[in-house]
Amino acid sequence: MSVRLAHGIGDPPADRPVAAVVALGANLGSRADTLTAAVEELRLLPLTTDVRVSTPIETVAVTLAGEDVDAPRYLNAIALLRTRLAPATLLRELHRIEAEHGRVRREKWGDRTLDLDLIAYGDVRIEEEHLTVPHPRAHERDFVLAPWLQIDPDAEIPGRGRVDALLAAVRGGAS
Ligand code: PH2
Ligand code: MG
Ligand code: MG
Repeated sequence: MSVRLAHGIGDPPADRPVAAVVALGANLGSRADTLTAAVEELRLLPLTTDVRVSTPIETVAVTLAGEDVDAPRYLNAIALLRTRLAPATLLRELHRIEAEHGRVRREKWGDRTLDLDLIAYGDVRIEEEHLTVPHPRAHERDFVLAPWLQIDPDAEIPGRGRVDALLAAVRGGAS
């Protein structure tokens, strides 16, 4: 069976639903409205159910040079979903939603209206040119770990450990 999506036919769907984790971030425009709209888009994805979202948190922008207190602040949230969409198909849908919200890919880690990152896809590990899962920096990002812990106190990053321990390490290391 294949699934017809907005941009054609995706990879074959998974046999059973997988718990996927998506990080949402926005630091330009009407950030809260954008995140709300993006979550609605996630709920509309085919083969996807049980979308749960953390409360958005406001965070200082992390740039290639470190935290930038002068840059527009982000709203960050985490969405958990159950999906049979294949990882590459899900990623393509995330990019489509970003584009619909005016996302332009200019500079790495630059300001953006909407960023949707695939953080984890069940226990699956993927290392491909355009997709690394779990996300290679999720374990060191307070703005990913804190909202994730909020909706899943027992969350783990495959190969990295429990999210509560990772968050404690990030915060301990920063003080
Ligand atoms: N995303 C980035 C770069 N920096 N900083 C914060 N606070 N939140 C983000 O979501 C974020 C960031 C690249 O994806
Ligand atoms: Mg990102
Ligand atoms: Mg991204």
